[in-house]
Amino acid sequence: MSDLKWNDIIVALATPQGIGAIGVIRLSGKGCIELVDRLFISKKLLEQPANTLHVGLLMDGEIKLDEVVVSLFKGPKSYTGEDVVEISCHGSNFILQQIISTCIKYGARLATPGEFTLRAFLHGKMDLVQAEAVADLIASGTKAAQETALNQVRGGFSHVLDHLREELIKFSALIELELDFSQEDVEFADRSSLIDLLNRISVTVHDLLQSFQLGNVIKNGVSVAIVGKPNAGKSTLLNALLKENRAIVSAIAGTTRDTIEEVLNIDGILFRLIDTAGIREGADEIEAIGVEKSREKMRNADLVLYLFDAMVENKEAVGMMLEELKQTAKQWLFVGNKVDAAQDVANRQVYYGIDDALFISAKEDKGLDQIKKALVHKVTHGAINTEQTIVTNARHFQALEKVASSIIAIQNGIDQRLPGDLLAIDLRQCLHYLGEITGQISNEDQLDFIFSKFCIGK
Ligand SMILES: Nc1nc2c(ncn2[C@@H]2O[C@H](COP(=O)(O)OP(=O)(O)OP(=O)(O)O)[C@@H](O)[C@H]2O)c(=O)[nH]1
Ligand SMILES: [Mg+2]
Repeated sequence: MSDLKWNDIIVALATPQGIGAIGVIRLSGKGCIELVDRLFISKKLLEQPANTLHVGLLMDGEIKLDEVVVSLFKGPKSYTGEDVVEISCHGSNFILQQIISTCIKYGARLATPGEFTLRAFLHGKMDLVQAEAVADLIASGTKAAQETALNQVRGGFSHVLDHLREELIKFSALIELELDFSQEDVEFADRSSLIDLLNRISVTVHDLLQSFQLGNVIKNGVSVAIVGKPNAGKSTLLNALLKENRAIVSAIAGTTRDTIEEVLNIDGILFRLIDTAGIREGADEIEAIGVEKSREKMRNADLVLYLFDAMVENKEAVGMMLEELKQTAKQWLFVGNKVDAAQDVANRQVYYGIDDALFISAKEDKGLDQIKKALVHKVTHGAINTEQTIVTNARHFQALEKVASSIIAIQNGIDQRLPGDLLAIDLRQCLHYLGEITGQISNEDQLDFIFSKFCIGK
């Protein structure tokens, strides 16, 4: 981005590559209306008001390009804050490429990924959190992900941070003022109000940090490894949850050799279910590789669903597994299978003595709703409220961690009655980290990194 000239005209296809009913080509930058006006022969676009649509023929000299609809937006009231033209044309690859090439011939250049949104940020149309959420919104695959991203695009997260930052700036200014009067031993900034403010910031930051776990779940989904002994019914359970015959089921122990992954949307959260090879000693060479893979999935999955055959596996063996999972797994759920083969479900619960163990019949579709509910509960700890401010971005999380530690430094400084100039340093540090999140403080490398992850045309 070092050669960024953010006033030139950029052009890109805004709709996906490939054939569609309609394709949209977007231009932004000073002079883009004049550029399209040269090609649009049906009326004088330059004389048209902003936010209007115009149907007509697009031509490059004698060459007819397409019959199109042109949308006009005039800066600063546009997505990028600059003049913007969107050309909706017929969605053939040939037409789209011809129009884009013609725009380039008359002075536009191809936009880099995310450059439209970058311009919106540079023109102050949105802050960095909002810009990043635009990419999340485009990538959102579930209702929960869409709602959280939309809340951020609309500035939900930014408002919370801006408010804290403004209050802190006031204090910082007062403390800096004290420095000017350092000979006179005055305190303009009331220390008890500062302590009060720091406590409030600390609570908010703590809540936001906590929300990241949920944010991650909403944005990236949850991996669930279904593990257990051979023949426990893992593949049967996978098929039952997916409602399709995805994995091979048989009465032969050691049927599943390799892991099988499928995605299941439960209440707006994407669970990546991983069926694994049954874990046992003394398996043949190929099966042993599968068992090693199962153990790896068990260590790395967000959640381990340990499935045991409630008819044959005894309390001691299952108890030992629970101890192992407590050491190695992030979260776990114990599920006893094949209750259809015996009726004493209530006694089983007592017998195994694992508090939240569930007892199901994968074969007869019994207890699957309980499993789904338990999975959602394990990762959300109750209902998801996408209205609340949720941190979904690792960059924000890291910056918030730095904010939290700088708050502790300031609090310690006050406790130790540090002089104003030292407090001012910590305060500036804290403001810096808060500003980094929304982009009040940013550098080119950081912007390069953030916007390179966007698609072209956005
Ligand atoms: N009665 C009963 N049988 C079941 C149930 N679930 C699975 N089975 C049977 O148990 C046997 C093993 O099932 P699978 O789903 O292949 O077991 P698995 O855990 O995937 O086994 P591996 O892939 O060998 O590790 C099959 O004969 C299933 O029909 C159940 O809920 N009740
Ligand atoms: Mg299997």
